[in-house]
Amino acid sequence: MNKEIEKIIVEYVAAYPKIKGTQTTWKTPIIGIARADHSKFDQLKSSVQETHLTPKELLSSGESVIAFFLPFQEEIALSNKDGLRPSRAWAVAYIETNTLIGELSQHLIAYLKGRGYEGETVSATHNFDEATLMSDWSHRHVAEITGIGKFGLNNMLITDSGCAGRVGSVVTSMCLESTAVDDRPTCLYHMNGTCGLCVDRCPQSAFEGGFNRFKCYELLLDNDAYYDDLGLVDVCGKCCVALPCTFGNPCKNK
Ligand code: B12
Ligand code: SF4
Ligand code: SF4
Repeated sequence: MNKEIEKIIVEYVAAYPKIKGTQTTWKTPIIGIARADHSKFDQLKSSVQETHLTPKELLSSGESVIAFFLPFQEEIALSNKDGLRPSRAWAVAYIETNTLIGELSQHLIAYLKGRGYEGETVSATHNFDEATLMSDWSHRHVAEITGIGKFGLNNMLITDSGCAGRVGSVVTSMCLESTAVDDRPTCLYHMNGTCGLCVDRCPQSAFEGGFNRFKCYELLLDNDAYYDDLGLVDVCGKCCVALPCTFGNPCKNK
């Protein structure tokens, strides 16, 4: 059954650019599955915030959680390397990937419903409290539990295809087999205290003295105003590009 779920996600993402005429294209998604009653989901109430939902609070019949990472094609991340503003391609990829995550999640839920199961999801972003800048459903924390990546010093989920991409997740009442979890770090700083390049790339010095999400958001909103023809694009992403963890796991084979 896991193979079928994977096939649905991979085929949907591969066909999407042609069907929808998107500028953005994506590499093969990375997919992970965890049991909804995994004890780590309860811990998110302390590591994220008290109101963070467990899978069963999102879907009472929930048995499994499916998470996916959609890596951007490399030219999108490469285009965002220089300058203080995010590239236009990075901003467009943000909008198009948020839409893709929503549509892919609904496509998956429709498939599950067709098989007699339930499914529930949360939008890719803009589901956070403006006062705390935290969400009650953190896709990357959920994805980390499914084993598709680990957090980097840049806060990003770093997968075998790096961190330049976006994350989504779906809770379902279908019982699926959990994927293997590798507990080794995917960030050089967390592995052996080296690198730290992401911190130097931040134009806002948002990592100084612990991550300041408000400083980061200030720049994101300024960039949104800069690209006012594109709709809501609160982006930057300088801490995700031109780094050892942009396109892959730099700790692999070390
Ligand atoms: C709120 C939010 C923001 C806020 C706050 C960011 C933040 N760090 O939380 C603002 C507006 C500032 C923001 C900025 C960005 N965001 Co944002 N944001 C979200 C949102 C909606 C919720 C995140 C949340 O609740 N965080 C909760 C807090 C507690 O997490 P945290 O601060 O990162 O802290 C944890 C980790 O860093 C972790 N951690 C750190 N180091 C280590 C080390 C170890 C060993 C361990 C175990 C854990 C660990 O522990 C901390 C506590 O739990 C999600 C979408 C969603 N619903 O999931 C997208 C999301 C996190 N954003 C994303 C992105 C890409 C960005 C930007 C790059 C903007 C852009 N698109 O250009 C920047 C990056 C900022 C940064 N370096 O963190 C992506 C991340 C993709 C990825 N590969 O991980 C997400 C998942 C959206 C998506 N659907 O893909 N974002
Ligand atoms: S740039 Fe280096 S320190 Fe920063 S997240 Fe990537 S591997 Fe970790
Ligand atoms: S998104 Fe930009 S402002 Fe925010 S932490 Fe990363 S580099 Fe800094």
